[in-house]
Amino acid sequence: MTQDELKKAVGWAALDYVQPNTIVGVGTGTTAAHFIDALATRKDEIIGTVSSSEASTERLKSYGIPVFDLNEIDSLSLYIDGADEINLALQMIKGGGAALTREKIIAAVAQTFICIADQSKQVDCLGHFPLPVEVIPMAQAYVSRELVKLGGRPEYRKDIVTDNGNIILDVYDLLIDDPDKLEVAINALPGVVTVGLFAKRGADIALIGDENGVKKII
Ligand code: ABF
Repeated sequence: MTQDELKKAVGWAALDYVQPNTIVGVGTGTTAAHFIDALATRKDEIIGTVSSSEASTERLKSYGIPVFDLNEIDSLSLYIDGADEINLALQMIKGGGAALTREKIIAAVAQTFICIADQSKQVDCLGHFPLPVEVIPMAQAYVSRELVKLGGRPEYRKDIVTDNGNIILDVYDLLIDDPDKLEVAINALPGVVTVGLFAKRGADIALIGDENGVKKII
């Protein structure tokens, strides 16, 4: 199966977790896009969604699926989203799609976060994928210097402005042997909006697509 076929399989498998008469949290990326396509087949059963990006909002609205502002709801039972990397503890690197801030906010609100990913995203140790960090533009140089002190090699992501008007630094060469510790350290840097390390709040369930089908990891 191609990578996109694996992404489609997990995107549709996540539909089994959607409860009627609920609002569903929806992530960003090509795997999440498959989930949106699947969710559209059940749109009359749900109240609507909250979305982690303008891109996902556009796709949801193209199906006529209501999209609510997160401030309109006081709880969220389910969030479905992809990842760039996920380890066996269900900690993730996210942000390849530049939506990490809204993704992390919705993940914090959700009772259950289900990560949907093809097998290529599963790693033993996070960090092969460059770690995205959303930064206030004026802090780019300062945060870059501090990321070097932490052992990384930050690169400015050209031609990208996030939905929140910020920039992204992609940090290469980090050895992430303590994801929680690194998440706290980078979060503490003035000017950092969000680090794409979902360690303290990882996924609750992962649906991983491989040639044998979709495996559920808890
Ligand atoms: C999103 O899913 C991003 O955090 C991450 O970059 C992306 C993975 O992309 P894809 O599903 O397209 O492989 O949540």
